[in-house]
Amino acid sequence: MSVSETTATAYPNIALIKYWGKRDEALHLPVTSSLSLTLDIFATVTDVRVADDLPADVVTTADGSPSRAFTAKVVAFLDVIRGMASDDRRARVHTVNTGPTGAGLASSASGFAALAVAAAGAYGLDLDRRALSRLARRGSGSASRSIYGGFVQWHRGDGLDTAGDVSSYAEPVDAPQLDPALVVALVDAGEKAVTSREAMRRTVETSPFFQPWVDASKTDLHDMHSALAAGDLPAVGEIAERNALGMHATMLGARPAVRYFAPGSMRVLDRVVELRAAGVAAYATMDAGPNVKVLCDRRDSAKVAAAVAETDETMQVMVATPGPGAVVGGTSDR
Ligand code: 2P0
Repeated sequence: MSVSETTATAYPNIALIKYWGKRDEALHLPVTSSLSLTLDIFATVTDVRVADDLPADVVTTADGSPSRAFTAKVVAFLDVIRGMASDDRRARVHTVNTGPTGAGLASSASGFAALAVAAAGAYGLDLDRRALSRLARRGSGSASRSIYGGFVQWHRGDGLDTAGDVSSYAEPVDAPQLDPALVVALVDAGEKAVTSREAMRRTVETSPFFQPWVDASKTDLHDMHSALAAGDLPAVGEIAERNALGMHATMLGARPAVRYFAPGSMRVLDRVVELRAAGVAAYATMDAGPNVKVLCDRRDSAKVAAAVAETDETMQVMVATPGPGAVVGGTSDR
């Protein structure tokens, strides 16, 4: 019997310039380029074991069997890899996520980045980082960025089909003068009511505010590169905050509206404004969920964490700093 097995570890990333909207649903080609920071918390460890005696793919998680929707996404992703490897064998996938799943904390980014690296290894594909980034994108758009550590840009690429696929990948961005932290304020760890995939689609199809945000996002990305190169954290934060709030505005304009803000989100956003008024450079960003992430200098992270922990709705506060790219290795304790 032929068996091959690879384990991989990847970390989530939080976008400072958001990915919101696809120009191709099947290949996950985005409307805009995006830019993120990979974190050093909430790793996903995934083990892929390929064997020729398996009648079907088997997907398990630390807490047992995942949802059908999750399994279907993993199987569809394995089909992409099997096509690339010309290998029909089925696989056993075991994945352990150390952060909350489906709560807007980028579990699909770390999940598909880890799966891409582990499955490529197990199916014997020798892929460079750029090819791994393209591959991870096929699982979940934001996963293309978690292949790399630190600040990362995912290029929207040009065109559709093969041209779009080949040109849409992530790569690292240097910001040597910055020493940032992201303070994660958990105000609700439950799974979101509307998946980001559905929310994105609805926004693109129905929101009159989508195109203006796309246009603004190009300027934001340009300005963000200047701010990163200059090591200007307040500028990085201001651009990130306006880009994120603009993304949420596009969703509020969708029909029916998509609203991820919860009362606790508003309270944390208020604390961030108060922190700035008190002279602390702190800037908020939010994803497809109610939790708020606050960008600041690492030296200010304890002060920021204490401030956001003070609101009644904040359940937990975690401080993340820049984390590494996806790698082979790790223990999933199958
Ligand atoms: C981002 N988000 O840039 C944006 C901001 C959420 C808000 O990428 O459909 O799970 O699998 O490509 O990557 C979440 O969307 O979506 C996301 P799919 P994904 O991080």
